[in-house]
Amino acid sequence: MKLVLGLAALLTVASAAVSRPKDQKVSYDGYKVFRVAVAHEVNKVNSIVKDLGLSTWKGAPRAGAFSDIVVPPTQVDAFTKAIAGLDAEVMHEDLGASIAEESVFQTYAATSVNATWFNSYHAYTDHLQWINDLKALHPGNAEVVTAGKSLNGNPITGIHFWGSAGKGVKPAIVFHGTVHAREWVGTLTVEYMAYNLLTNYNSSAEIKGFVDKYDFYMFPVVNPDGFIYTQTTNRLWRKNRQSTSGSTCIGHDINRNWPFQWSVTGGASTDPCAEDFKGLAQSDAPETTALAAWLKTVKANQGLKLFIDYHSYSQLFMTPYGYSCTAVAAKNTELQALAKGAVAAIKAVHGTSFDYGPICTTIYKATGSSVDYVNDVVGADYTFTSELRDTGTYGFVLPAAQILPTADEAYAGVRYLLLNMK
Ligand code: 0X9
Ligand code: ZN
Repeated sequence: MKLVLGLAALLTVASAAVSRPKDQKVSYDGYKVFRVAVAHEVNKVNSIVKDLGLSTWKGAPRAGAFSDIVVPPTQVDAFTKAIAGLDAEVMHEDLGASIAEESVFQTYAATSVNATWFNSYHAYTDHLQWINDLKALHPGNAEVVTAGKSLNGNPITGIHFWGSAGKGVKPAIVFHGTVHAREWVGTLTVEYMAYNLLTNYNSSAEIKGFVDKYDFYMFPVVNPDGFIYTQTTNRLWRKNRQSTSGSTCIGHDINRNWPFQWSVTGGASTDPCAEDFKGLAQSDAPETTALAAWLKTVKANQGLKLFIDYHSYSQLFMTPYGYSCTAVAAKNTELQALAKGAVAAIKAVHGTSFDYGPICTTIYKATGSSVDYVNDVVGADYTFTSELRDTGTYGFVLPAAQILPTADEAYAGVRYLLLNMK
């Protein structure tokens, strides 16, 4: 994502943020989200976004792609006039109302580890409770683990489970969710993987086979500070909550901060106010440092078979690399074959279409992303990143009714990998 705010707009945004009482929630009441089809009009759409000081959900407008643009009520008229003649539709008529609808969380009782968990989104503390409760139901083959601490001292919490050989013996499979704080469906998708594999261990020979063959480490929220902030203050927060000297803007994009090919230009922003701010130095986000060290340790101790970083939205199943559109991963042929099979398996569940391919050519150039690091520095056998539902009807604010279908089709993709990885 490029910086899309003009200087004047930037100052407005910054001063609004400063004058807002510390704990008051950002309101999106009356905001609309537009999806604009950009063909050759990329400069025009970029100028509109810049002139009106708007934010976009999927990076700067690009030719041949949709641009999903968030428009405050005061700018709706000006925006509508400016895009006259372009192909556009409204994703959210009232973003505030969509968020309110999505944010009706079920109350969680400690005893209710069952499929109804996936019927709504949840408060962060309930996620921690749920992980603990899931573990408690499987005392012989599960434990809660932490991969270090966030900037604000929140443990990066996961669940580790294993099969008949005992813990720590078999090669590891590691999934990350919610590195981007607002991508809430990723949290529940990673939790669903753990829930499904643990709950069906005794009843399904296939699942027993998977869990006996690998150690699973599922981290539903690898950016806890950001995730908490989406629930207390700003539903659309993406980065961590780190300050940068010389700037009043907060947040480093953890998925631009991993210490591999971090210095390559063009795949991240050097502006601390940008959504894809890469940090002042590689791995200067404590979350990146912690996750990188943890992955290296797991790899050294037991080997790392598979790593998947779950994001939303766009319905993609991607492989290294993000930092370059010409570099080719050592196992590229096999990675593409596996991605192709995973995407077919995903489609077979509810008919949902995913595209696949290397990050750089499939979505955009992204430096310092987890996948490049895990592939080349940690050295996982297989590394992917997936963008879950949807393709832009609801975007980040995906109705709760889609959590379970999103998660069970994602599991089908994983199942394909588990059956077909060498
Ligand atoms: O920009 C990103 O980091 C990812 N898209 S998102 O809208 N979820 O932010 C895509 C980059 C590639 N993804 C990973 N390397 N995980
Ligand atoms: Zn993301």
